[in-house]
Amino acid sequence: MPSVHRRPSWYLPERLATPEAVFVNRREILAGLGLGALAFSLPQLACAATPPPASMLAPAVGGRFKERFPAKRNPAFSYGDDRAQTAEEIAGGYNNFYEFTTTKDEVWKLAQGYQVDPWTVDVKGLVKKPFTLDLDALFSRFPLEERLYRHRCVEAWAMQVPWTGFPLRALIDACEPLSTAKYVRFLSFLDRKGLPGQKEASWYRWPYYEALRLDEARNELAFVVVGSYGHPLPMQHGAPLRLAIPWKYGYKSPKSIVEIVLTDELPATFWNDSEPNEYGFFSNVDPKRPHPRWSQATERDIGTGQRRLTLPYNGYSEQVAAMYTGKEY
Ligand SMILES: Nc1nc2c(c(=O)[nH]1)N[C@H]1C(S)=C(S)[C@@H](COP(=O)(O)O)O[C@H]1N2
Ligand SMILES: [Mo]
Repeated sequence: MPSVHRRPSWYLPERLATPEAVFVNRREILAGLGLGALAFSLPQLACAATPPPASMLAPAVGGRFKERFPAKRNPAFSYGDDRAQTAEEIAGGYNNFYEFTTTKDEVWKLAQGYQVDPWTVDVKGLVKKPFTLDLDALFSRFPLEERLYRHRCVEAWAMQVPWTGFPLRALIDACEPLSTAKYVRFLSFLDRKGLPGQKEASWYRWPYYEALRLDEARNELAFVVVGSYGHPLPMQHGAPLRLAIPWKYGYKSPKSIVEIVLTDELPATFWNDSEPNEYGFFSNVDPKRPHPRWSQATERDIGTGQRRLTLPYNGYSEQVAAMYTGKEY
């Protein structure tokens, strides 16, 4: 029934996008995080909930590549003075990953044990040197570093995460793009049997696909992520590799990538195809451009519950503003 169109739950940005007091009270924070996170992060208050198992944060590649972690932190990237690192169990317990479920605090449970080994990523298209990375190459071909990045979801929640990975530019340079290449397209995994979201939410155009303009992909901030909090990624964050494009809304950072294609045509993207009036190609964080159904002026930090002003380009203007005229949507 391809004509059936249902709004996913995250089109209503829950209560997060509605104006709240600057500091949300403690009970509200706990309710927003779910009982699991409550027990895990605030054990002194955990009268009823069962703590999440240690496997919640376990690397999806198991014990492999341990020796590459933690990677050296790159001091050029920090959260900024106004915000602190989000606790690992909070970032890992509140996820958008529709391949598993649209319920953010259930993703980690459904994602546990998902097999990503073996895995390959094809890098191809308008390039001189196409290549395929298997897991060994993914974790060793490019030197790993740790960067502290801010993350802003279009639903008006935000977090701060130490990602481990390598600059997307290093991967792009390695394939030697032809001069005709203008865009980079990313494809996530397709597994209609093994991924409950792909099986049940069959109206979506699976697999998830995203794209960047080539200059954006080569910006110093664009990062290929293989780890978080000093170890390889747990599944819910998009193992074995995802992007972190911190000046754009979170949906521009696809998870569990299997294909990277250099192309000369503006690629279609998953959310733009679904709701063209709501999600543009560029999707740079912009507090002055409200989403058609909610404001983007403020954001809620999922770690502290604090609501703060959203910054243009999520605070990364210095690194990225020169790429834009300001009219990109
Ligand atoms: N393949 C895939 N990638 C995805 C998504 C998804 O549903 N599927 N959700 C996006 C959205 S909306 C956000 S906010 C981030 C969330 O990343 P996190 O769960 O690691 O915080 O992943 C993005 N990448
Ligand atoms: Mo998002």
